[in-house]
Amino acid sequence: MNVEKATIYLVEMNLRHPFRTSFGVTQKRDILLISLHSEGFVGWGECVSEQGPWYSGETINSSKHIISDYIIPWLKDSQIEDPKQYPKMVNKIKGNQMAKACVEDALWDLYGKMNEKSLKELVNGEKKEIPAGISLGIQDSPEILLDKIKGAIERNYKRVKIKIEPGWDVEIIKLIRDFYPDLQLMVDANSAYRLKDKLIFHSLDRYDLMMIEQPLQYYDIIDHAKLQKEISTPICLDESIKSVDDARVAIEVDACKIINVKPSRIGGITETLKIHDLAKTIKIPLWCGGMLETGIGRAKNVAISSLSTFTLPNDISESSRYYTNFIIDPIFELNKNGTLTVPEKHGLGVEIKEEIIEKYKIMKESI
Ligand code: OSB
Ligand code: MG
Repeated sequence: MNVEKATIYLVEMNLRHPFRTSFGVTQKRDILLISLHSEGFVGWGECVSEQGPWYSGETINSSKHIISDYIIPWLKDSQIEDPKQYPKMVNKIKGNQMAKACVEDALWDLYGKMNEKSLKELVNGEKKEIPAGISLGIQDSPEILLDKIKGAIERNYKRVKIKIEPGWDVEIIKLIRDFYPDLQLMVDANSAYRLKDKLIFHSLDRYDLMMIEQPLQYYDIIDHAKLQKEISTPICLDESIKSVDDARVAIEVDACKIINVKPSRIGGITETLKIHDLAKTIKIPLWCGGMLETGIGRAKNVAISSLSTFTLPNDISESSRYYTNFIIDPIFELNKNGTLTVPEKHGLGVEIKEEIIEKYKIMKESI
């Protein structure tokens, strides 16, 4: 694949509602996109970096710097025939998984289009439909949250994830359970606690949660293992897992029983396939997390969730959950049974609406 041109866009997308987690509020989403041109084909990637370094150390600006000052110049001089060769090329760059993943995604899309294969086919995905879950941010009142949960149940979402933080945890979960004793329910703390807060998690054990996602700091692998020993609810790690090696270590020390895989957090699709292989060997359940992606990142996540080891409902909602403007066609709509259909067309399997990208762009640079 000889990449002849690379274009970076920064697109300003308004969120339908602010999304609040324990680390902050997202009001609007500026999104870095990349397109790679080769032999008349165009591949697209979406970078999930956010405005500030709160979820991870990366930001939109740091990712743009890594992509335009290192990755693209290297790509220009490289002979990449298959996207699986790309991680070796960027291996010298420490960290910056989201920047690396964005370009790798575009290479997979390009490769799929050039070889007339969907991303699902390229990764040997098995499912035609994937179970959709919904992630509900911290709300202004319990009533508003209950109302959102009601809406999610009516739409047949397969499970509901509630963001928690100190002061918005045990009582809120008790309230939800009073109303919905059988709901498939889980919580995500985004590292809002330390091991000294373990009594909170002992209390949550009563509420039959599917899992507790990332209760402690991202580097607290040993403390997660200590916590997991004491509680019966499975711990799921998100922020802590930045590579297949992190996954192997976390599992070896029993720091978690489930992994939320965000392909962009671990540096790309090739690394995701390694976690998939690991999960096959050690039989640990996976699911695909989200970062409020627009259509490009969403299409990638849907294809990845079709892998056989992704057995739990994913944080992949319908496109209209977050946005009113769409850069892909068709958009992802929820099937009646709470699933999303995996695209079968070449590459990402969705058409990119460049006129919408042009309309909402606040920056465009071709290299
Ligand atoms: O921790 O999973 C998370 C969104 C932004 C940053 C981190 C997280 C999230 C979500 C939303 O939970 C998932 C989605 O619907 O895209
Ligand atoms: Mg999370």
